[in-house]
This record gives sequence, structure tokens and C-alpha cells, in this order.
Amino acid sequence: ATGESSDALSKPFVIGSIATWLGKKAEESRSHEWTIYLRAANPEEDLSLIVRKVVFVLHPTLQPPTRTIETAPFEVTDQGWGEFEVTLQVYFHDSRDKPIELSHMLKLYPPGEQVNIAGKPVVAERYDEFVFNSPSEGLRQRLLTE
Ligand code: SLL
Repeated sequence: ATGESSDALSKPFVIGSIATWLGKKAEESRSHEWTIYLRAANPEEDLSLIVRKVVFVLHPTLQPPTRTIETAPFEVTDQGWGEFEVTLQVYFHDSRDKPIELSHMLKLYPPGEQVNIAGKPVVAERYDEFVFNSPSEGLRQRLLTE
């Protein structure tokens, strides 16, 4: 009757970035193109069933420094020259679930190098999961439709 269930729900996700060197002809301040993303760990799942929006807070040298993404895929692509820490504020459909903050270090260079000699895309990602200890019936239903 309360609309609650005692079974916790978890949703594994991946937060990460992929960066590509744009080559010698690129402007110095825009030497790399990168994408920062939040997605379900299972590529067949749609994170937007539980995530309402993601606010990406970038380095203040990016214009605009804050990007709000309200539909999947929850990602931001831009160009720049430097690595920095990104904050992602994740908002859920269920208003009882407080927004959470994730952070991600944007990597442009292979580990231990100051330049990307190989020119291969540089990927930095980690797995984690959202856990809802008392998921609402609405959330439960949305996840059941998968
Ligand atoms: C630092 N890690 O601590 C550096 C900041 C900021 C990079 C790097 C912006 C692009 C542009 C950009 O790449 N910023 O300037 O057009 O100082």
C-alpha cells in the first residue's frame, strides 16, 4: 500500500571519456576532440529509464562550462587542449531520489605521457552502480519494461 518494496534495485553504469588527437593542423587550443559519457554498463539497456537528466560541469575554460543533457545518450562532445576533472550531477525520475554527483578525470594522453604519440583514441572509464534501497513502484515498473 505504501508503494514501496524492500528489494533494492541496482543499475550498473559506466562513466568515461574517449579522446582523439586532431593532428598537427589542429588549432593549439583545440588539439583534441573528446566525449564524456554516462551509460548503462549493459549496452542494451537504456539509462534514461531511471536517469532524468545529467548536468556536466566542465572546466571553466569551456564555453559554456555547464551542459545539461535531458535525453540519452547522456554525453558531451567538445574540443580542447587539456585534461581536467568533470563533475556529473545525475538526476533521477523519482523525486525522492536525491541527485548524486559523480566525478571523472578527462584523459587526453596515454598513461605516463604528455602527448599522444600513437594518435590512438584514449579511453578512461570506470564501472559503478546506482543502488536504490527502497525503489518506488514507478521505478520498478520502468525497469520492468526493459
Ligand atoms: C589545468 N588541467 O589544471 C588544466 C586545465 C583546461 C583545458 C585544462 C578548453 C579549450 C579551450 C580546454 O581544453 N581547457 O581553451 O578552448 O590548468
